[in-house]
Amino acid sequence: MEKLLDKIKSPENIKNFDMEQLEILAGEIRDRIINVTSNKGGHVASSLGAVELAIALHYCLNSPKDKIVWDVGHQSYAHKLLTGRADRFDTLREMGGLSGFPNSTESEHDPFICGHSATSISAALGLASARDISGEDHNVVAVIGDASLSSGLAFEGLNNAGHSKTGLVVILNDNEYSISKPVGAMSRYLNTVITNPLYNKVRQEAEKVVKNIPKLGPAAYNAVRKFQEGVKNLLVPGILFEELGFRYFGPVDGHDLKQLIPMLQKIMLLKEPVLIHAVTKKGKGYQFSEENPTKFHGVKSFNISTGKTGTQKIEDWTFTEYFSDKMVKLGRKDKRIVAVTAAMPDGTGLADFAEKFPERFFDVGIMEPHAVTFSAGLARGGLRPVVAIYSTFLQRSYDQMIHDIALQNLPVIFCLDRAGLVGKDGPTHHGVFDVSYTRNLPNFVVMAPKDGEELNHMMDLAVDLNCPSVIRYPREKAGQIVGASSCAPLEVGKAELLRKGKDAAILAIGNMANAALMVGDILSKQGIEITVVNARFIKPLDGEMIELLAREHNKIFTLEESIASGGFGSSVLEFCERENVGDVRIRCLGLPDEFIEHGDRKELLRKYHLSPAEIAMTIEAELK
Ligand SMILES: Cc1ncc(C[n+]2csc(CCOP(=O)(O)OP(=O)(O)O)c2C)c(N)n1
Repeated sequence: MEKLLDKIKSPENIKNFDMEQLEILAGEIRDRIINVTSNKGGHVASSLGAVELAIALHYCLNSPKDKIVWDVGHQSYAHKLLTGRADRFDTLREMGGLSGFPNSTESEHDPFICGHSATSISAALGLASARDISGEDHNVVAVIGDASLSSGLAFEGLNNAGHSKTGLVVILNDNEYSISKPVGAMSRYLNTVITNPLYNKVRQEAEKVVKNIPKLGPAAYNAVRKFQEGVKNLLVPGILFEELGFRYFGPVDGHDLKQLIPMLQKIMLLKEPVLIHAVTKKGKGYQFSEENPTKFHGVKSFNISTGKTGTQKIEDWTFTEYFSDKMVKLGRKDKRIVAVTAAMPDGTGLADFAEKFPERFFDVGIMEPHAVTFSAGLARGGLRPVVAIYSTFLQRSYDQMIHDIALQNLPVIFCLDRAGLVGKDGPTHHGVFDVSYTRNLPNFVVMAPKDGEELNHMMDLAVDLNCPSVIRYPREKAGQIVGASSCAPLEVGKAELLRKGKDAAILAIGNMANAALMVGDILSKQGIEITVVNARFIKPLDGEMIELLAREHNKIFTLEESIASGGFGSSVLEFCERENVGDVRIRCLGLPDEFIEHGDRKELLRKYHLSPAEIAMTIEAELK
């Protein structure tokens, strides 16, 4: 039988559906999300929790004229299915297929590109203000999760929007979850709003009166509103949103279309800042993701009937797992070690440390700038903070890195996971800028391990340093480079010679040293012998090693999994220019000056000529 979903080519197609059909549609959308993500991976739990919100919004609004801005965008799969992308949904996150996030180049229904948390309110306010200036008339809605709402950026947006008085609807999608359990005062506050039975009872009584307003007249309405305000002030600390200039509606059941739709229809008529507090269940409609929303926040693939995701053997350990293990060891050995995460205890591998040393573990919420300055304070107080963070999310904290860490030369250790191409999450998540934006920070030592063992040694070194440091590593199996010389103990600014040859040299950083060794094997079969050096340090560079390589070779290829402009290779070029290093040609191999699309990590490396076979081809061509 043809499904309702199959008939939907644009949101217009659902406008004539009755309530029963909309509810059936919600079920079909959930089935499609589960089927496709079980295969392709993706953000399952958040998307399942936002199905009715997407249906209600598209039922009540006229997208693309009306603008819907999803925060992070990881919950937007239902929105994609309703906006003419159902036929391509099984290409989700594949190279050339649909993006896992809203993308304005993909659809006119996605007004703003996103992937990082808490941008929606600011972006929506910008769209609303542009609308006002242009004399247009449409609705602008931001949909933001409870954890993202606690970010500084979201507060800045709320603060400005409440003051502006323009027509803007913020839907707070409150599933009482971040990736793991949310933390912080905002979360506690929202919980009070939802669960305070006394407040809810009084509010329900007040609402009964409001329903009779036509009979009672506006004076009674105002009296009731004042009464509600008084009650809220009495029972709900702060009435935060109203004080910020928003009209607050809710809490409403975010899965009940019968409640949501009439509420949205009325609220869209208001031309002022409004916040709708919708309570949803993360993972709704799939037993395993409801029971374990953290595991199903983002998955690679899973078995639909058992809910099982892939398991990891020790030889398959990723850099994250090496980091996780080492943190526990460091924590045992050194009481000064404290760990800081911005809402990513699981993804960064800090969950074990948190369990073993809860008093030395800080999850500060999705607040990367705060995480950095907070760590500066911890370091100033005599501790050795390790900030575990994805490369892409640290971008948000650049001023804190300069002003609060580098300037004061504080020994904070930044462990940057997902540094390099992350694969299917695409351009918002690739960690390709950190080399360029950290290597120019005074006082910093910046390093990248070639394998898991070297990551351990770099962490030991970082703890001993009396300055800030960065260790960057990719979303990749860490492995162990067979035949490589032992890497302990590490000396700051000292590279490691891995292979000797006469025809050219590769100076590689991080896991690219591994690729360089494979390149050495490929080229050797063609009679070309290359030197391979594991640079280890992006800053300070091993000047002696570079001079030696320049003396012994005509060509040096630098190799990095990051954007080449301003990157590791550039720093080698700068060094050679500054130090008048002899007659050597340097070619910088890295990522081009453009945003890299989503797709399988290995496929992307091939496309951008950074797989061993491609690198070997480049070198062979250059040597000819
Ligand atoms: C700046 C930034 N930091 C971290 C993340 C990683 N991240 C993605 S979703 C998420 C949790 C979002 O929780 P919430 O806003 O409540 O939405 P939910 O997934 O619960 O629907 C986090 C921390 C991010 N996308 N952006």
